[in-house]
Amino acid sequence: MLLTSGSAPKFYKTFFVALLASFTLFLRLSKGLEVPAMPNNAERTFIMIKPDGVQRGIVGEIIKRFEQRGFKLIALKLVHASVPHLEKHYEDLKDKPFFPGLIKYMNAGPVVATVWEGLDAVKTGRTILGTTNPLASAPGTIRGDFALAVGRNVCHGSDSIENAEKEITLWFPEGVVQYTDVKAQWIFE
Ligand code: D4T
Repeated sequence: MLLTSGSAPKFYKTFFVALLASFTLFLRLSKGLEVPAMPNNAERTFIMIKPDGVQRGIVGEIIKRFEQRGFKLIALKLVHASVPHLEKHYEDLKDKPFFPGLIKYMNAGPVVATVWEGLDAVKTGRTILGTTNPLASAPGTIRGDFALAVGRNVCHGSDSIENAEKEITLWFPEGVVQYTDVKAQWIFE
């Protein structure tokens, strides 16, 4: 490479920065330190509007909050889920005393099953919903604005990436919808 007298300092500066970055990465790896994970703009979560949310007419309000936050809707359906399907969805809770009541409530009417994609979708999804017990949910969250009782808490959100993927497969065995989200370039860096 031909370095003119003007470009030489710039070249050495870039070279030095690259060398320093490589050395820092090498040090972190050699010390067994975790390399920070790249943000995942394509993380997916399963959000369900429960029968009380549907009957109370707040489906649009709940969907609006995910849309306005910047998440991409990639699946949506209104479904009256069967008891076996709901038992599968809540199988981790089958030994809890509230399990029979939970299944009865979830089977009492249709639910709206949705999948959303975006940065930190699982954790942020649960923040938007509020805590499981609505009495402890902050105002501004869905449960904090629309619910009082834990057994009528209006919505469900996946609690881990692993469970999100399991729930998406359970509720959308046909798969989600692929399309370009034109707003994404104005939401992500
Ligand atoms: P879901 O799954 O509905 O989003 O709830 P969470 O993930 O926030 O909480 P969970 O699995 O512990 O509870 C599932 C479901 O059961 C109802 N429930 C829960 C209930 O009726 N009585 C209870 O004491 C608890 C803890 C509410 C949510």
